[in-house]
Amino acid sequence: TPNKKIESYFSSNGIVSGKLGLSKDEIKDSFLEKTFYGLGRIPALATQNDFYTAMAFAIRDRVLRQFVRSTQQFNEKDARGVAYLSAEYLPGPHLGNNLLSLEIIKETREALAEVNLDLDEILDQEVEPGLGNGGLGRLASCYMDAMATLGIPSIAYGIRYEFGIFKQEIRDGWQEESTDKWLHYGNPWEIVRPEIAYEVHFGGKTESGIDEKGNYSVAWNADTVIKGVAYDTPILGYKSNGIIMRLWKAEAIESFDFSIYNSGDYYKAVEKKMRSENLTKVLYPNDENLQGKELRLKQQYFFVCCSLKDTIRLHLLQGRKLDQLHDKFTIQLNDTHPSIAVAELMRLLVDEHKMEWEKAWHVTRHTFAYTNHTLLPEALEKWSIDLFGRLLPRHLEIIYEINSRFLNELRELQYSANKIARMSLIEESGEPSIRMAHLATVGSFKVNGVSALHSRLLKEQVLNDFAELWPDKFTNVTNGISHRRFLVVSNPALSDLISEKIGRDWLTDLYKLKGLEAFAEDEDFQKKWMDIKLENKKALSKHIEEYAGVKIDPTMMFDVQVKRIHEYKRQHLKVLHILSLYRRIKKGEGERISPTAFIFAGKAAPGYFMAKRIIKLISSVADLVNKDPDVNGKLKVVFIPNFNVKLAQRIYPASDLSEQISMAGKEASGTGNMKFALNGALTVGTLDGANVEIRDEVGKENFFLFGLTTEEVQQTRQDGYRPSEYYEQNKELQGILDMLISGELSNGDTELFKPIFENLLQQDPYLLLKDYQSYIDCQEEIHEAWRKPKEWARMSILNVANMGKFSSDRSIQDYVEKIWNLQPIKAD
Ligand code: GFP
Repeated sequence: TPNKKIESYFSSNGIVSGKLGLSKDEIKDSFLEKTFYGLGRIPALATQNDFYTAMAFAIRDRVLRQFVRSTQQFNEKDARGVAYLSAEYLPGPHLGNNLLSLEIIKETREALAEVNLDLDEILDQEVEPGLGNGGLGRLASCYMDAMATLGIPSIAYGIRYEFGIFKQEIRDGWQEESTDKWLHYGNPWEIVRPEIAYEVHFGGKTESGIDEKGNYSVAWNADTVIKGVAYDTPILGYKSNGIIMRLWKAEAIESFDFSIYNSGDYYKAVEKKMRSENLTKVLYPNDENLQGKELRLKQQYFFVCCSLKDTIRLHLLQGRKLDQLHDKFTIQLNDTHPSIAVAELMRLLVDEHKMEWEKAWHVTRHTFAYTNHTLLPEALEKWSIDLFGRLLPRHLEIIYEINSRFLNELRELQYSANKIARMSLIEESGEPSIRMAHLATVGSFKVNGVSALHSRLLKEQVLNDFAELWPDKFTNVTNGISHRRFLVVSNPALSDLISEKIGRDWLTDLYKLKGLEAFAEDEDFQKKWMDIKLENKKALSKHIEEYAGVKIDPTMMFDVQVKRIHEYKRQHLKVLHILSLYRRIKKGEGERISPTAFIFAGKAAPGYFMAKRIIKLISSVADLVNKDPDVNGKLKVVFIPNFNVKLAQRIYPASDLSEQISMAGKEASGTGNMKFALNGALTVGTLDGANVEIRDEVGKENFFLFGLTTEEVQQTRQDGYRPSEYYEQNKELQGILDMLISGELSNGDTELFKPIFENLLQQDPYLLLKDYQSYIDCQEEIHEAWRKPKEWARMSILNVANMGKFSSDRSIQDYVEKIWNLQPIKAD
């Protein structure tokens, strides 16, 4: 029963009805209070981290206020909402973003200055949650920022990995991994909700029979039970709502091991408990072969089961009926990682809530929507029937049932046996397995790709049969980024300059940046623009000197490639370019080369042999170039270790050139490309992913294009590609490739880079050699453009002016209109 006294106090006494922000004095009082009473610290003993934690607690209070207000209003209006299911999130540091959302950055800086503390140093203390691998996880977090800002009734579910993505160090040029202990100093942003907990079952057997009401029913007698406990992190939108990122942590259920306790084997019981808790210990790095990774499948089911049970609880709490679930909720599947949800919802509805199959299937198919993020065949998840059946026997039965009904429909449509086999949820060839992308497609009412090109290829290739069957099911939502985090928070000087010229409306409507076009030719504005870039480059140079030990002249062009290390992203094509410049300078032919610093960062999956060798190659080239007095005045190469959101926020504002050079048809969208351009870097890129749309927006004269199109890539394959021909015909390329096996880069070791050399000469699956000359020619154009600073500044301004489309606010608006069909509600 609601406590009316408390409720009235809440609304009338200003607890949650006050204002959004805080004054300088309020911030100071609250900060001091949290330092002493929240942490119990006397000033003499308080560390910088204590101060950070105290400030985080002070701000969290205000963030929670917005969350409570939003939730109250969603409930009052019985709003239709979204549950976003993602196995990964990369929120980045929270404090800076929350200060912006509350519009109290200036006040906080002043409040801290009054107690002799520096806001930047405090911000620097924050350890970010690395709960994702790369683009997909960061996208989920950008979407949360937009959902909160736009007032979308929503909740985001995921996994509270104790160890996030590994920490990367570079030793002797090689990547070394260590565990990411992001929780070591505690996490002031999260609130544990021990009462929001669900049991998750694994293993055992199913038994069918007639229940007490005389109906056919299936019981799943599992042999393992684990508890999922909710940990909530409030995410605040800009001057708007607060929504919750609810992450599940695995725990042992208390009563579970009673029999063992009673038999006196205490240690065995403890061991079981520890085994349960292992489930959410660690995030799996992607690009690893997940085949047979039992723990990964367990993680996926674990978080899906908790999230669906929680969604149903929230739905029923509003007094709604279960068969209306799809009227009130869309559950968005972020890739196939949570796609087991299709079978789990059927199980919950049919087995636990006793709904008839047809009705349950109707609800299920109208509840889910699925976002695909990749066409790479190796990344399309499949789980072997054997493993799946052992862990989730009931789900296997349900998937068989869904499949058999689906295939019957196809037979009625007179589909050929071949086509039916292609579309089946079960792959029969090789080891029988479940195709999770097919399960997600069949079980969803909408399927979207993440850029116009990717969505087209998805329909034409990977899910072609399904797109022909259900053309209306397929749609596109081009990815977007949080411009508030990646411009306002990360590049305050540029943001202020922009606001000086066009006001601040662009914070909530990025299309307003268009107003900058009027100043693109204004020399005074250009100078201020480039001066800010230079200051950002100085700051990055300082970081590089400290963490990578390389001194860089900030007036050089900063040519940057930061992203996961993967062959399709072609970091090694960039290396070939650097070596071409090196050789030209050595031959005395370098006069048209503009002084350039090549900056790389990114993690390689620990088991990805080629990616790790590419890092070693970059480091070796860095050694060669940086130590050679003939070239090191003109070229510098650096690999900055441990790329994460925090580092990214330093790099984008300091970049001149953004490298987006993946082989066309491979990068589903890319989002780094948007972050660079938003900070005024010019792009060199292929017609891949969202590059295509960026170029359309900024104008082809302001974008450096090279390389094959997707169609030309396909044609090249069909014609029978022989990379060695390019090696033989292009003498410069030959000289460069020979360097890889000459020992020149590796202290005489001719074997070290042979795998890369041989791979390129024999297979070259990502067509580096075919695209090489086009890339080199394009780079010559770039170096020439760099020599005309006014021209460069103009292009840079025009890039920023035309980034309106790439705000995650626009993406979320698209999701609302094309998929979610709901009404935003902004909290006051
Ligand atoms: C994947 C795709 C990217 C895409 C993101 C977000 O990234 O092209 O931009 O998802 O949709 F490959 P990773 O998670 O693999 O970095």
